[in-house]
Amino acid sequence: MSRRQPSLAETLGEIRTRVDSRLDELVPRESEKPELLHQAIRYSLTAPGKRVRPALTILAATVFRGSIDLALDPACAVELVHTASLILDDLPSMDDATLRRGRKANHLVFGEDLSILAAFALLNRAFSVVSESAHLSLRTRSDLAAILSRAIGSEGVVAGQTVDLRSTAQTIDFETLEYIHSRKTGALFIASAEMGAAVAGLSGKKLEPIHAYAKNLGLAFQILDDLLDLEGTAEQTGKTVQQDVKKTTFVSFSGASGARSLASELVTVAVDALRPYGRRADPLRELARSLLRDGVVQH
Ligand code: GRG
Repeated sequence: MSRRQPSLAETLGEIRTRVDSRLDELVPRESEKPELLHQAIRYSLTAPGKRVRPALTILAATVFRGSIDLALDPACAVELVHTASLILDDLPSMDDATLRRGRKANHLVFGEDLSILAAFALLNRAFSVVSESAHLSLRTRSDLAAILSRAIGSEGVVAGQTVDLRSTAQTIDFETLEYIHSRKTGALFIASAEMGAAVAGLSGKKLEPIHAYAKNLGLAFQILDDLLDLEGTAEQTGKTVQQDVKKTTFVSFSGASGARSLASELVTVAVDALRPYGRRADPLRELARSLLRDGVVQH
């Protein structure tokens, strides 16, 4: 008798449980010295994030016949980086936000000094997790570290954040808006997906379709995030809303319904980009459609 294929929701539930429990193992206990630093790290890392990026890594690995076991540590590395970026993003010198993942922003609890140090520690841990993934070949580990470090560096996430901060309260054109978000949000989506595919042995040209998928999905995700910032409540989103009123966003550019249409078009482009992989990439297609359908609210 053939076994029923698990639904996407069931798969995402399993991924989330595995990621949460592995993250718990990967960072020092709160009782380890310096206690306050480890409390600050765990405070943000164990808060209820959606774990979209690690899900992308694991789904990308499994559709190419990699296993969850192989992809788990790289997926956690992506989440460690993402959490570091959220802590930094909320600082008074950046977005000055007060609520994140349903909790007071890290710096409001631990102080800016410890928040910055916690973010640095999370970033470093991400790279040690990748380099210590004993079940992956040395070649794969080095490919993963290269993908991740390039994505977050001065031409990736940090570039997007820089241009975003310096564009606040200024008029920017659509090209600049796309520049910001394809890096600030898109670059880590691309790295998450490519790392999963790399775990399963894909490299070079074979990564191009998944790169295009993740790039378009990342932009769609950002647009949905912009819509939620405007239309959602702090309770729904778990974070400070109306943060973007001084910024040009996809919503201020195209209006709410134009932004929604753009997100939908981008998801279509993302899904179509996977054509060369055939039906086996269906879970990635489903993930894209589910993000569009259910939005990016906390679950
Ligand atoms: C340390 C990588 C690094 C960067 C420093 C601060 C900074 C430069 C960049 C900020 C990048 C950033 C926070 C972009 C926003 C991306 C975004 C849409 C975040 C919300 O993601 P969700 O909805 O959040 O997946 P959860 O909490 O569910 O994980």
